[in-house]
Amino acid sequence: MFRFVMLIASAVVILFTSLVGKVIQVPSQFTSNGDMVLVAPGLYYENLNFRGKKIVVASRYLTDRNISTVRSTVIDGSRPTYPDSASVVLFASGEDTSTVLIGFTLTKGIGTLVPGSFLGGGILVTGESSPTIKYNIIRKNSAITGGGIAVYGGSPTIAHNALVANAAGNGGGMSLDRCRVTVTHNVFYQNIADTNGGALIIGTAAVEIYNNAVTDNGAKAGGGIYCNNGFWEIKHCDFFHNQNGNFAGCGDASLGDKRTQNFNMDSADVYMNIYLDAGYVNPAAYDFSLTCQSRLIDAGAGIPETHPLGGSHEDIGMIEYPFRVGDLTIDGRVNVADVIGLINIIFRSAQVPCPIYAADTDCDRIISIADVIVIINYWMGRSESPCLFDLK
Ligand SMILES: [Ca+2]
Ligand SMILES: [Ca+2]
Repeated sequence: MFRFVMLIASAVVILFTSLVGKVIQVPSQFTSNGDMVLVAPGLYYENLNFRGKKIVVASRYLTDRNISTVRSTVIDGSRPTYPDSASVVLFASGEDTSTVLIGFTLTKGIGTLVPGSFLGGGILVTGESSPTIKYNIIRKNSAITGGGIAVYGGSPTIAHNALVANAAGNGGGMSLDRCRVTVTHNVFYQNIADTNGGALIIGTAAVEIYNNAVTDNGAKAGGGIYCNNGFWEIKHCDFFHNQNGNFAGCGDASLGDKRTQNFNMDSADVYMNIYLDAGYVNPAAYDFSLTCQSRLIDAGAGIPETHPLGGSHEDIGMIEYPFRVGDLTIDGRVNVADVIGLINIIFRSAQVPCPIYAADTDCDRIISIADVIVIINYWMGRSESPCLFDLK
């Protein structure tokens, strides 16, 4: 466990800058294990090497939870001190999960020379490192392998990132090799590989790919995911509009075979992967929030099962859509106004809420009198519903 030291001024390095091109100076006395480096919005020309420090390096997204803060806190890796070490961020010293990177845009890296190849334009994880990488936008980086992120030895946590418009020979968005990795709740969008794996290439690795949105990527083979010879589980993901196949080399005919339905009653393969337009708010501006009509809402799963931040199930993609089942009036409470609203939908054809799942209080994805009974019982404190609960 790292110490959260936000309130202990002496242990927090807050870097104020309004000037373009400032460097993220990390005074050595502030970077003992457990410290936090909180970085102000700005453009930083930097190639960060964590050198084994067990520290949290975060933008103000950590406190404001506003994705625009991620967009405006940019590390540009195009001016490396050493041309052979030109990833924007490097984890190569056996870092563990207490080394954390949260809330940055990482761009213009071209990778780090690992004998024979340049790996990881945006981020390279190697040297059996296992850092935590969350809520970053990794865009317009390139490498020979793993344009956005390359993992070559290690077990990092890679969650809630957007990998956008990265390019590589193999693995335009990401390359996972010689590693054991869980990749969950990421967006892969418009990444390109010259050869294999537009979004992702899986080498000799054991990987779990859950709740990711993989759309508009391209490659000669496997515009979505190219599997070499690893062990993989690909579940509760969305694949849409990837060139030359969502999958190649993955060796499982069930993958992509839409023979069943997911929880939202959308066509899905047996792994609950869906194949629908993601419905982002504004992907051109790196805003991968979901519109209220998006079929990615509640289409994911907590693995292990967790309490969703919105709705009744986790979403696919980077940012959970915030809504509460039963709260039709969107005032944060479930009360008599919501009961009346639901009655009006069923008996008087009033307009349904968006997302419609706010009205589906028994979670059968049908709006009916059963939902009225459930919401009345919940409101009167008489019973629970697996879908209708207090959000944390
Ligand atoms: Ca949800
Ligand atoms: Ca229902």
